[in-house]
Amino acid sequence: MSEKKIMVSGIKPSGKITLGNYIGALKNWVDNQDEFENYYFIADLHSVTVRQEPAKLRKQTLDSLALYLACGLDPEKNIIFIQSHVTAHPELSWVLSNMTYMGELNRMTQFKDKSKKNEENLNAGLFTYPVLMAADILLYQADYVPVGEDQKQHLELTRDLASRFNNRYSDTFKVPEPYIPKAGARIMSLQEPTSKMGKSDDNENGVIYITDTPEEIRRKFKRAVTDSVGIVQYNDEQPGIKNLLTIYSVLTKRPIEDIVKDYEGKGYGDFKTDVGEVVIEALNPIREKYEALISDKKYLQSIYQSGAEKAEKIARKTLRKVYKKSGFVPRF
Ligand code: AQP
Repeated sequence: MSEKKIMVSGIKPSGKITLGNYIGALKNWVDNQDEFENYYFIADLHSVTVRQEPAKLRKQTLDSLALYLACGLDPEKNIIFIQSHVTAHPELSWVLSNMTYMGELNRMTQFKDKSKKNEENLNAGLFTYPVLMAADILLYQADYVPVGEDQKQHLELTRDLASRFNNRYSDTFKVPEPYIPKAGARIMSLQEPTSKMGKSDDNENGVIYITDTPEEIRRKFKRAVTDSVGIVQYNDEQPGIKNLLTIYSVLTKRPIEDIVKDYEGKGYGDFKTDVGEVVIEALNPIREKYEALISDKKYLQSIYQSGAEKAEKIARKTLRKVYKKSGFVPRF
């Protein structure tokens, strides 16, 4: 048995993976791959709370897998799989949903936000999403879950459900802790720097996709929204510049103060161009690897099949205990 702490996380294939996903998730996953025993999945079951076009979803799922690998996730060191391939996820989610109170789900701020955006498709999946997320985590007995601000409430519910089950029956689930990455940052839209850069954003000019070409990246940074102050400095009154400084600093590992010094007395033009070049330098090798991987469907298949097999083994073990304790008659 490995002595390493267990970490679980995933990204929804609800669009093309963004620079936000890279900086906020993938980059940290790669940095952590030797330290933890990792389960990284492509959250296709979560993505259908919002209506998806089937052919697009299939493509985005494989694209995500190719990008996980292109970013440097090693399938020998991490268990990488597609969520819908491990049916223990929705199975545990059902059991847990019978222990989750409507009031708890009603309080979820992400549900409130998402339902405003999805008034025409206010479905039950959108409401019970946090229960499936709890199942994703508890099946693998995770010690840690990397969480941004928007997921803190969901992890709290996961912890409550784990304790509730353990208290009602007997010790079954590990109660997971939030993991705050050493170098974490929330990346904002280049067009609306007060909102998060998201893969389902309508304004694509504000979003950098990992697969964007250098020309696209240059163009988007040139058009990035700034302000009329005209000084490169890091503060909340200049959210556009603040965001660009964050991106520059995370990707070059240089402190913000040093970067600010470099641009003393210079206008925004040079700065925006340089941030674009820093991003191109970081993403170009990834895009090239992605292009090679995405054309090798056989290889991708071998990765997701063996990933699902490994994940399934662990997940089934937990689910078997849950079913037994719940009073379900075992089939074998
Ligand atoms: N802008 C961001 N900055 C930092 N981290 C981010 N993450 C996402 N956007 C940023 C991190 O990526 C992981 C997976 O995110 P997700 O797939 O659950 O959701 P999303 O990419 O944030 O999805 P969208 O764009 O909001 O799309 P929809 O509308 O489909 O839900 C998480 O670790 C997240 O923190």
